[in-house]
Amino acid sequence: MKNIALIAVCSLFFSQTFFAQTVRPGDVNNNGIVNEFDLLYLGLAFGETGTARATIDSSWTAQTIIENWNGSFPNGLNFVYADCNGDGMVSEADADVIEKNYLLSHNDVPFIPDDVLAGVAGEDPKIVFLTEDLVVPEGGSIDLDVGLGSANIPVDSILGLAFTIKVNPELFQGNRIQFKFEKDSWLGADDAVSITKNLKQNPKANGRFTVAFTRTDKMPVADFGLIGTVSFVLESDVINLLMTDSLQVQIDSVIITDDNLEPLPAIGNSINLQLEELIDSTTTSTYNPILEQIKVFPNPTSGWLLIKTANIQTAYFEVLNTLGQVVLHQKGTTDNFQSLDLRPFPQGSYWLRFYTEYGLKQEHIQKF
Ligand SMILES: [Ca+2]
Ligand SMILES: [Ca+2]
Repeated sequence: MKNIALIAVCSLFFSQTFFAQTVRPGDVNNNGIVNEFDLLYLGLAFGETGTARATIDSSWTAQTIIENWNGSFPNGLNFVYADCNGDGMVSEADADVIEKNYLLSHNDVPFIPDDVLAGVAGEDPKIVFLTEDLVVPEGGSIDLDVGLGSANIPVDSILGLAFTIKVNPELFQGNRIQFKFEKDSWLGADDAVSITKNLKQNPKANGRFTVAFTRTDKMPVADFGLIGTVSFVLESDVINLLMTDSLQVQIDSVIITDDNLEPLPAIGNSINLQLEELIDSTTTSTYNPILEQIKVFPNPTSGWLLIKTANIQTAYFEVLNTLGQVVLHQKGTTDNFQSLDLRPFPQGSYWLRFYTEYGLKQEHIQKF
């Protein structure tokens, strides 16, 4: 009787120690870390259903699996690991958990690094920058069109895609950097058949972020060309502050997977942009000291600006925002005093430019 009780206690202990399965929400491939590979896995399990966990919970703890589901990934891992939030189905909400728990790691299982295959130039599909205008103004916004593959080396089969974008973090404003997949492209980056994510962990500190895409219809495609656009806003005055007039945008760690989750080799790329200095009255060669006679007040202003032209003929005035966009264009008159109305524009910094008979004058304006 004693022995039977001991066996019962032992088997309970062993079943809890060795047979209780747990999942970390977001670690779909159960390798110890949440990253872009987990979204590629999720695409293959999308739409699958099975027994839900006891509670819907995506917090970063080991969550107990009630029972395995019917299907599994090509490597044998059960589809239940793709149910990040535990509601009994694999949906877009589970992709949101990957985004939420991005780069969290655990030791519930021995860590297995994810595979990235290095491509061979001239043989494997490559990231291509399709943008031709490579001169960008300080403080301006940048949109770089990005493609994958070429007519000579297209992509043979793709269900999932991920890559990492790197830009010197001192050059872009705040965390305003993103990759937008082109809707209705050959990849099918459309909400109906795919999930796309910008996976970020403070790009301003790291100068990098990762982009991931997966089709959810389990139908791989083959082609080449435009896939999307990387966009960010440049800091102003970077040329003086950083003593640089070029900006490199790099894309690497390119991962393509097919419908068997086989990684296919691919190649990254980089592009160098030429930074253009915004014309500044203190440095421009057209500057003439007589332009100092032009006065603007009040500055800062709540809306109205009065300009004393000192009888210097001004063809027109322009007001530019920090993106370098002209928000107001007004013809000059022969009057000694002229006014500009900034009331329709948001609070912030602006540049006021005077195109005069003596050249260009530029003045920094603050609106509150
Ligand atoms: Ca993982
Ligand atoms: Ca779910």
